Amino acid sequence: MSQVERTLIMLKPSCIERGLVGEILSRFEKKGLKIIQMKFLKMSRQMVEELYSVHKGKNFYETLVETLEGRRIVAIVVEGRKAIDVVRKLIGSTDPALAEPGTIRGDLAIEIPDNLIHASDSPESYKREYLIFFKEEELQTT
Ligand code: FUP
Repeated sequence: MSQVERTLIMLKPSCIERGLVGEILSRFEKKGLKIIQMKFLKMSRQMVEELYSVHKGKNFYETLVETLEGRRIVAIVVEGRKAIDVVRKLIGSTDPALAEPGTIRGDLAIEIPDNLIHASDSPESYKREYLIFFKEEELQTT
């Protein structure tokens, strides 16, 4: 098995409120991705700002922060071949109204910025993002 990598997935509060956590997890598992770690936690303002630092100052930034700050999310690390691209494909386009049917956003969401889910878009993003939610030792599997 080559090019095995990990990626960070965050299920936004609406996934928990709408009861979609199992449905979404099952799509990743059925694809063949392995769940390495997973936890529920409440996001502080600082965590939200760190996760979405590249969007600070944009017109949608405050609305985006409001959908997450002080609310419970599920943080997940999965592993598999080309996991970063595979997960982004399974999730679909950023705007759920434009996301293809068959993708998570395309099938289960319509709003933005509350588009159900976040996932790292590069190995560099993964390295920065997983540390917002997990300690290094929590991701050891041996
Ligand atoms: P994605 O990686 O698909 O989550 O997309 P982005 O990093 O571009 O967007 C981050 C968050 O900002 C998403 F939750 C959606 C929100 N967003 C908007 O609300 N409006 C925009 O025009 C772009 C992004």
